[in-house]
Amino acid sequence: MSRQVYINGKLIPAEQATVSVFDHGLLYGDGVFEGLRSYAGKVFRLEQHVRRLYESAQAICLDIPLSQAEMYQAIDETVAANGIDDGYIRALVTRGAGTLGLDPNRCSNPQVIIIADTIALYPDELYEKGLEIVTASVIRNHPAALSPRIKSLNYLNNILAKLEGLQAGCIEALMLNHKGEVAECTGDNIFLVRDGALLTPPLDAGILGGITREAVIELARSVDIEVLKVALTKHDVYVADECFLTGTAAEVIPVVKVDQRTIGTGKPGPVTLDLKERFHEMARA
Ligand code: PXG
Repeated sequence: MSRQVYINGKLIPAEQATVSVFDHGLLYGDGVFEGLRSYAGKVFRLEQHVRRLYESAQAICLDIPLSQAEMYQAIDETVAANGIDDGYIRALVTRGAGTLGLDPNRCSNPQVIIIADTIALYPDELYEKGLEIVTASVIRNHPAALSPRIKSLNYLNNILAKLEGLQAGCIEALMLNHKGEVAECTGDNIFLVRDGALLTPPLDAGILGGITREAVIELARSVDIEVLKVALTKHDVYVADECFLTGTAAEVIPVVKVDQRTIGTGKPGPVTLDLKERFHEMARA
């Protein structure tokens, strides 16, 4: 069966799913997106992802020509049409085709696209041994330039940081904010464990409000682990007992080395492993 892609209300074969070269999503990165996952055919936290998509759109004055309920249905239908059980879903809305000029008011027909695919997971070994990451020199977007809470089609900021990570042999890189505080990684949020409590940067550190981050905070609090959303420095990371990342693709993944410093024992710690397991169960419940 050929892959079916949703575009503007229709499911069509992937090879026929195209957008205009005049679409401002392509010309300017003018649009928003979400990355979601399905487990056994059910989309994890669909309502939260759709809400974030509409909030991203609202922040850039982009009207999505579907209600949120219609968007749930479109995403579910696309997953079902492709026979995807455990999969990765990309939902995006572009500004639509316009003229060769920035003016979004000259664009018409925002394109609503949904792609459902199988997921390429990180190798198991990384979950068992933990990741090594480095701090990128590229900082996260200044919130007054482009709010990191908007999941926009312009990911160059994170891509440049990811390149720095890859050049250092790391698949993720830590990004600081304009104040020099820890923000997040290029596609994951960060958590530390210190004296039994969980620490993570607050939204006003200039981060994406991760849906996995929220789920992990709920899980931790449900087992009486204290969670503090506080400004963190690189020093806090270096001296943490444990460190892990959260994201739709990664779920919960331990970090054991940051900028050549061994974190804690150098092995994934007990709090990380427990939350990783609890998240795994929650997602597949
Ligand atoms: N920070 C940033 C900058 C992200 O892009 C997260 C944190 C984690 O958020 P969620 O809601 O996923 O827990 C993200 C999410 C990909 C991919 O294809 C990237 C993300 C999500 C899904 C897929 O690289 N980033």
